[in-house]
Amino acid sequence: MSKMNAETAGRQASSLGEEIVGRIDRLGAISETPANLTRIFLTPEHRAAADLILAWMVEAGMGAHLDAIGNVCGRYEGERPGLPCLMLGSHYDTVRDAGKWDGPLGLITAISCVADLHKRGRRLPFAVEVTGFADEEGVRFASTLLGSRAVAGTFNESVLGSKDSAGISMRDALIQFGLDPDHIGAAARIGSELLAYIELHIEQGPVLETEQLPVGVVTAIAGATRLAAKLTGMAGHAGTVPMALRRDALAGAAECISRIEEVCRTDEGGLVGTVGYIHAEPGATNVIPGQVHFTMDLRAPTDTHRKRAVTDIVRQIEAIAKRRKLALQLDVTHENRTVPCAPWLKAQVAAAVAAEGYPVFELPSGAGHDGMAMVDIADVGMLFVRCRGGISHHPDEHVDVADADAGARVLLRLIESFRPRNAAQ
Ligand code: HGY
Ligand code: MN
Ligand code: MN
Repeated sequence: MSKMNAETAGRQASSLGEEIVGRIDRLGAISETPANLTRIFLTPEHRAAADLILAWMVEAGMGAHLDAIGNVCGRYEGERPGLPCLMLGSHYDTVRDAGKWDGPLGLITAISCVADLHKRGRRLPFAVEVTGFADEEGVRFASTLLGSRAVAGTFNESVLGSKDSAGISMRDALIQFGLDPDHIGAAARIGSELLAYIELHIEQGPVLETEQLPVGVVTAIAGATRLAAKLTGMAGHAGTVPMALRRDALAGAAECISRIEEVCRTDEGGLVGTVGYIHAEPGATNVIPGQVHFTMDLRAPTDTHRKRAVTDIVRQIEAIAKRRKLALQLDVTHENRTVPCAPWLKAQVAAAVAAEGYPVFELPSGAGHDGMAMVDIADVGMLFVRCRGGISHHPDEHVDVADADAGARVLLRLIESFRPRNAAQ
C-alpha cells in the first residue's frame, strides 16, 4: 500500500475520535493556571482531574477508585468476575506549560474503548483495567514514575522525604492530599493479576509524521539517567572582585552545560542530553552567584552507551569544578533502564494495526513511559499515535481527530482480539 493512501486506509472512521478529543479538551482545562497547562502530582488540579476521570470510568461501565498514591483505577469485568486483566493506561500528570495529549490520550482512549465494549454488552475472557498514573513526569519531586512504581510494588519509600521547590516533603504532600504515606504499598498489584500492560501514547517525535502514518508499533522504551548538580563558589560584589579571583558558580555551570551539549552533539551513538532546570543564588544582578543548582537528563538507545556517556560527562564536570575551585555535589536522582516491548505483544499490536488497514511500522521510544515501571510485573506493549510536527512537552502539542480515531480503533481491535501469552503460542 502506498504511503499516501495509508492516510485514508482503515475502517470507516468511528465516533471514538470525536469523543476522545472532547475529553482531552475537558481534561486539558484542569490546570494550575489558566494561561498554560500544568497539572502536578498531589495538587488540587490532580484531585479535580482524578474526579473527572473516575466519573468517565464509571460511565464506561467500570468499577473505579483512587488508589493509595493517587492513581485512578478502573476495572471492567470479563465473562465472570475476578479474572486476570489486560491492563491499559497512561499518566494524567503533565510537565509545566505542557501539551494536553501527553498521557491523557492513552488514558482517555482506553476508557473510550471500554465504554464501547460496555455499550455493546461485550464481555471478554479476561477483565480490562484502565490505570491513570498520578506522577509519570516527576516534575514536583525529582524521581519519576511514582504512580506506576507503586502499582508495580517497586515504590522506593526513601523518596517520601524528598522536597518540592516550596520545601514540602512528598510525605506531607500525600497527607495534605488525603492519602497515607505509610499505606502506599496498598497500591501494589501482583503479576498474576495482569496478563499484560499495553499503553497507547503520542509519539512525541516526528517519525510517524515523516512516514505519513497515523500509528506505529513501539519496539522499546529508551532508558534515562537524571542527575542533580550543585556548584558552590563564593558570592561577591559584582564591581569589586577581579575576574581572576572569582569563584563564580553560574559561570562554572555555564561551562558545564556547554560541555554537556558538546559531548552529546558530537556523539555518534544517538546520545541526547538536556539541562532543563537551573537556579542561581542569591540571584541579584550585582552579586557574583555563589551557588547554582542544575539538572541533567541523559538518554541513549542502549543502556551501555548511556552509562558510558554519564561517566564521561561526570568526569568532565568534576574537572571543570576543580579548575574553578567550585565545590561540586552531584546526585543521580533517577535511573531507568531501557525496556524492550515484549515480542508476543508487539505481534498483537502489529496485527491490530494491519487489521485496521494501516501499514505496520515499528519504532523505538526516545521518551520514557510508565511501562518502564510496569515491566516489573507484566510484559509491556505500546502503540504510538502521530502528533503534529512531533511536538511535545509544549502547548502546541496536537493530535488530529482522525489520528485519535485511528489509535482508538486499533486499540479496541487489539483488546477484543487479545490473547494471553500462553494462549498466543
Ligand atoms: O521524560 C520523558 O521521557 C517522559 O515524558 N516523562
Ligand atoms: Mn511527558
Ligand atoms: Mn508521557
